[in-house]
Amino acid sequence: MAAKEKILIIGSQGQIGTELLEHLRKLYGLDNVVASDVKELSREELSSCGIYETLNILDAKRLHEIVKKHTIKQVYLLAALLSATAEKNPGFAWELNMNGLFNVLDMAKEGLLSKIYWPSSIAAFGSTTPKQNTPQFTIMEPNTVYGISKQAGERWCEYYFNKYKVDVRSLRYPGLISWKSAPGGGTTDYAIHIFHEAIKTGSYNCFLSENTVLPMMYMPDAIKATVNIMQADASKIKIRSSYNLAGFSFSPREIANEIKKHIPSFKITYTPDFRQAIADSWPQSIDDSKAQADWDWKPIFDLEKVTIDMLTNLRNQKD
Ligand code: AKB
Repeated sequence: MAAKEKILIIGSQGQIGTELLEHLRKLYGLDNVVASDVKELSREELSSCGIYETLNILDAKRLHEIVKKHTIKQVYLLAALLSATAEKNPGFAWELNMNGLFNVLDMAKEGLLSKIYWPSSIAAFGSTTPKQNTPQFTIMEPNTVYGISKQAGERWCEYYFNKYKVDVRSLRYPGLISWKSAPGGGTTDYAIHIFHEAIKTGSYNCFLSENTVLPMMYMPDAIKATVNIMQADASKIKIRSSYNLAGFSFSPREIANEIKKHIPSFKITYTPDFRQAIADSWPQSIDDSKAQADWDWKPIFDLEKVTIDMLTNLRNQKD
């Protein structure tokens, strides 16, 4: 970072926030990265978590106060309702996902921020999108409230860049697999639950059907991509809506078979619920050649490596 601009992470207690906070603090120093979340932390939690501010992203006044107080220049906006939770509360999901974004974009428009990171998702695509090797530019007709908010958000990011020169950068995350923190109400969460249950009970009842293929990524790769796009020279960021990002793709049956290589007695059953329709509307694999060409993106993890890493770390966490 050129002159150690101070960073604010909004949603620091969530699945991505927890690991991004740790990573950015290692990179830029404890005092240069302020954590914030809607969660009120206990005195004990506060004592071990570095600089922390309670923030509801819908409260624009409080956001201004925090940005001024800590002379924040860069914001990573991670607070959002994910696909499954959003379907249960569409009105609030729309309000949170859109107005939260506007609150941050408007601060940058006023000249108070120099750079913003905002995540989009494969949910921005829909059932009319080509499912295999989904191109960067293609038909996008999302039919979930989360997907609609991500598609609209992408349009607004590009609009703020074109109209007001707001330096906003974004990635369309696939499903994210991680062990350090719990997933937050998404359709791809099964790919985390399955590891926890494999270790705890030796079996898992999956809420998606066995052949539902979805694009996924391991959290260390997602964090690397996030930091890389934010560190890239502005001239390299050619897409100001959101970049496709690919890791690897698999179905519940395939991940179960991979787990069985390490836990031979592992059993999986399938009871698809409302999340099946969401998964069926999403791509199965992603073409991220634009990200690779524009800012040198390359993932490291595949299903085999992720399975070993997840099982090892979850077992160590349990001991
Ligand atoms: C979800 O399942 O909602 C998220 C996503 C793919 O954006 N993990």
